[in-house]
Amino acid sequence: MPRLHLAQFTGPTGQLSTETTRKLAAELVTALRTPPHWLVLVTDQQPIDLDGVINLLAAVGQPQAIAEGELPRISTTQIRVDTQQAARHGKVTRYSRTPDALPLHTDCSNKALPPNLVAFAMERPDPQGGGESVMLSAADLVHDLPADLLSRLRQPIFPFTAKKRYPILQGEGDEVQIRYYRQQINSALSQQCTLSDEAQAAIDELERYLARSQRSVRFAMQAGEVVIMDNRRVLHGRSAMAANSPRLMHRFRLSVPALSTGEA
Ligand SMILES: O=C(O)CCC(=O)C(=O)O
Ligand SMILES: [Fe+2]
Repeated sequence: MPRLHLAQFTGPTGQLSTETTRKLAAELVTALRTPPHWLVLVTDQQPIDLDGVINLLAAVGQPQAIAEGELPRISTTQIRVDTQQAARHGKVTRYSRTPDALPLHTDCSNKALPPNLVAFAMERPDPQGGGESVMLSAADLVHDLPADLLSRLRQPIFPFTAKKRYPILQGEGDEVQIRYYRQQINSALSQQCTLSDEAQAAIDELERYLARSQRSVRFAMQAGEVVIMDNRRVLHGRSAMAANSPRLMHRFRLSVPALSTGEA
């Protein structure tokens, strides 16, 4: 599993100066542009310094920002079991607040351009070992898929909103990008749009490959760790946890121009 230790960048005080923040941000961009396009940042902080994480992600998003004080927009959300939020109908994001497993997916798969950087900072892991993280890069997945399925997944026939259809796969080789969330497609289908037989068959076949992929990586995040991924090149998910699990994560999303080169 690709790991980066914050301590290698901080001085003895454990503080990140503006200069070292920039250096670490550049390392992160380089790592995220390289297969498998995700990594775990180990902070050793107890509790994790969320402002520090946001500051670092801002530097990844916009290297000039910390100097100019103009921070890129970063969406920040707590991920914990929340029965009230989980019961809200309509929104696919409510699944995050259940104790259920989340199948491999792209965040914001209904957006024209999903944010390319998604990060989860673990504040409090599940003491019973539930809620393990699962990652699968699109490049690894594509290795397993037969050519006829690949070409069907590249067609813009998959509804992610009632009005918009997108391809699931885009780009070639290591540049391959993915957009997929079965629940998002189900949600679109519940709003009066249809799925062709061809698209349905392609999704069913993709699901079978996802379910048995030997290439996905599953691991338990420790307190103080941050998993950072290119959300357009990596699918992520998690295992189930107990209904009363105290697990607490913080989710961050932003668009990082430096990750999007080679994109149309
Ligand atoms: O709980 C997790 O580990 C992941 C949650 C997730 O994928 C999400 O909220 O988008
Ligand atoms: Fe997600």
